[in-house]
Amino acid sequence: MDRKYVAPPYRIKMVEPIKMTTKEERISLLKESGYNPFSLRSEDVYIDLLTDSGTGAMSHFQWAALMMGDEAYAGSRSFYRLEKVAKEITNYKYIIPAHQGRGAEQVVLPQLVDRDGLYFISNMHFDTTRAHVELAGARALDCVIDECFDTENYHPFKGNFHLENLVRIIEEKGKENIAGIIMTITNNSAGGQPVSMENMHEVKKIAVKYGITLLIDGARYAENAYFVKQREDRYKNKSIREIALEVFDLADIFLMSAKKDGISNIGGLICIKEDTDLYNKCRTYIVPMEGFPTYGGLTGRDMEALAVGLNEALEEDYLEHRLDQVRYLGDKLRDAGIPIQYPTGGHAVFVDCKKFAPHIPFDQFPAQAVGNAVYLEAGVRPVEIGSFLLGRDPDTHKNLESPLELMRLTIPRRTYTYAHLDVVADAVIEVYKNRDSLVGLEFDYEPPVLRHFTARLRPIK
Ligand code: P61
Repeated sequence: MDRKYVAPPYRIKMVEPIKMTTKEERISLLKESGYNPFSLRSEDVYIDLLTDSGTGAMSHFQWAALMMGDEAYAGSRSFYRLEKVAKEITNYKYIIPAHQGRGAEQVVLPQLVDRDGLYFISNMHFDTTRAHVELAGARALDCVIDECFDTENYHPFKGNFHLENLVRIIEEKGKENIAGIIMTITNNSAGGQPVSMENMHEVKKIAVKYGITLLIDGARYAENAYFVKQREDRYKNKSIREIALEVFDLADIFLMSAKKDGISNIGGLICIKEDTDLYNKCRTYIVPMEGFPTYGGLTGRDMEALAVGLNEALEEDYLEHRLDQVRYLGDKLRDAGIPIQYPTGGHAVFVDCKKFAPHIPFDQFPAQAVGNAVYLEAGVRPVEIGSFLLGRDPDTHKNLESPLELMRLTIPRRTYTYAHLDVVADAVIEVYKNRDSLVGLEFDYEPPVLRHFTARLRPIK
């Protein structure tokens, strides 16, 4: 295995103690949580890989910026600072903050749905985006390349749109029934997999041909830009900023959960290229939903930290180290024979639990079973991205079968060291050795929407 890795381009200035629990404690804590790690207290987690969303470490520049927060209800100086940074990055005309990604979604998506029977098409909708598409009265269709589902084999851009299918869906449903095309970069549900610049340009051509609005769900757009630079020859001499600008130029709307590539603990952005009418609608609608358009649910200090974080996430040495951590953990697991989505993507290692625990059927949630075992082993908290998360069909209410059953080991930004990742790898390897003893799960309680957050489960004896 290649031991040459990239040391962090920062040093530690402040620490947050974490503690290991005993196995006996974890057995009872997991039971109390209803076999759902979302219900664990974070204090009972040793290494928390549930998400990279809002869990990163801020820089001293960000902490210093907090002190500059202007908490004015209207016209906050901090808003104008954030607006300037977001405009520089996107070259878009209109910027509205939101409290996080789903806040941006709940404001923008309903503006694009003016009647029943409409569809959004995405390479893959993330679950909150899908939920807001459905809440707005539309339906969400995914259209990613087939290579994405072949976890073992290398493809440089497994997040790409399946272009022929995209055209076929538009033709089948009728272009007037497509409310928007959503490019999710990186493609979270597929394994944090990047989308190539070439593919995005093709999607743009299709959107223009059929006159369809193009949106970017760009929570991790900076990581995507780094992959473009690494893997598309034409971009190797371009800066991350230049690549990002080229991407934004393709779209009409950019929605961002800034808790990822904004390296902030909270925040979201609505960025509109030039559609003044849409901007005015969003500015009006955001008031009852998120707050006045110069704060959108954020404090002034949040906006200051975000303005700094957005720029830091575009620094190349930071991105190089970040993606190297993911690669490092992925390589350790692969070397031990564990099936993962390969190559690793931007923010997490995704373990293929259809292959890890093939004896557990999709509606007994194999990736949840593996994740729980990893928690029991070493206090590491992964998250399930599979049929448990996907939920039920909104029309038939049948359990949907996810094409992939993934356990996501999500790496927060600038937070854990390679030594922590060694502990994670050892825990997963140990569980893999005993994989035949894993059992599936069934519901004790199932909430009607976004069930994975609060459901209670029990192991099937
Ligand atoms: C995550 F367990 N992602 O990956 P918000 N678009 C995209 C996202 O990845 C995303 C959002 C929009 C999360 C947080 C999360 O069931 C879960 O700021 C590509 O979280 O509102 C969020 O952004 C929404 C974790 C979301 C979950 C839903 O961990």
